[in-house]
Amino acid sequence: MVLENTSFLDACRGRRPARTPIWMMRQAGRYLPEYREIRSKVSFLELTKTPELCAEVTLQPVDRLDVDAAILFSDILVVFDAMGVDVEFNPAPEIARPVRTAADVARLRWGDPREDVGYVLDAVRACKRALAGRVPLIGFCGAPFTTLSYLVEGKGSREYQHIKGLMFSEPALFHQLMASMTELLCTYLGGQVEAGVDALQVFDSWAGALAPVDYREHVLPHMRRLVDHVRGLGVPLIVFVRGNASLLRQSAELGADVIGVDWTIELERAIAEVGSTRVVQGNLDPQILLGPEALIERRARDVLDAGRAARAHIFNLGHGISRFTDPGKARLLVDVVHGYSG
Ligand code: 1CP
Repeated sequence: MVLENTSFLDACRGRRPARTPIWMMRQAGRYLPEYREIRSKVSFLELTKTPELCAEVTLQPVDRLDVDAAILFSDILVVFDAMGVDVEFNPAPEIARPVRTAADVARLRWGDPREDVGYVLDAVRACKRALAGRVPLIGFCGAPFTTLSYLVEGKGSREYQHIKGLMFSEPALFHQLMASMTELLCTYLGGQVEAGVDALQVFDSWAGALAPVDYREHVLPHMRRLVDHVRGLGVPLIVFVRGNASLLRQSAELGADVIGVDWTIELERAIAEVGSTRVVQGNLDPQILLGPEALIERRARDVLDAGRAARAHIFNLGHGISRFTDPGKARLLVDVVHGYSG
């Protein structure tokens, strides 16, 4: 199907569209009353397993905010269904039996996400039908380190003692698990592309907890394998590492099409780090949307001005939109970005 709005994909490919494209991480979710309305009737997991509802929720921010891309409504942790690991969302994710011992590792199943998480691929097809070519659809997964961390920690963590303990004390086992996870995620992303997504984003939300030397030694080789695999799939890839701007240069080395930038670094400095021939995505602090309109406009323009130094720039928040955001302010941000002419 021919897309009506290609500004996001053009920017991914390094061309500067007439106006800077914008979408927001976690744009489909709890800050929207129409999302909460659906969630009052179905649980989060039921929602992710009902393709028609996923499509409805995926389109909510497209309709309300006029963003230039849709992101599939799902979660990075549903892929555990391919591994025989149960996860509950209350609403933060929690795994009843985290993987800590050799016996836990032996129990893991390395299934085929195209079959075991087939409902996500059905959701992709439902989203593509519902979008009818209005804007591109972004598919996603968690990066191997972030996904493995959830498996080992069992839930969000402050200190990452279990995953780092494994990494430092049993590096061979850590690498074996990372390699298996990477293959599973490669298959999963391939399935999403076959089902119709137009671009992919890999979320490494937890890699920011690592020292640069450990990212290089323990994570980068696996990310390289993932990025090389996606390069063969024919859709652009965004790699987003959160919480440690000193990892930007390494994440740029991977050669993904777009480098996600969180809000902890000035965008001009981030561009200087990765080089002005690269495409960047980011990086307004999501909590700015809790502030007054004049501040939102001013800070958005600062980010837009900084983005001009890059080969191309996709406007985004530096992390997911807060559930406390007024949707009217999110819409204001989109209008400011679209109306900007520098
Ligand atoms: O009650 C509810 O409705 C559940 C809240 C919720 C939502 C709306 C969760 C549980 N996940 C989601 C959707 C989601 N998660 C999307 C949908 C598409 C969109 O962006 O609009 C995406 C891309 C994710 C990705 C995701 N899930 C990440 C990576 C991005 C990030 O925020 O860093 C992570 C870390 C998760 C885990 C997760 N799932 C849900 C929550 C509340 C969390 C975060 C918990 C934690 O930080 O430990």
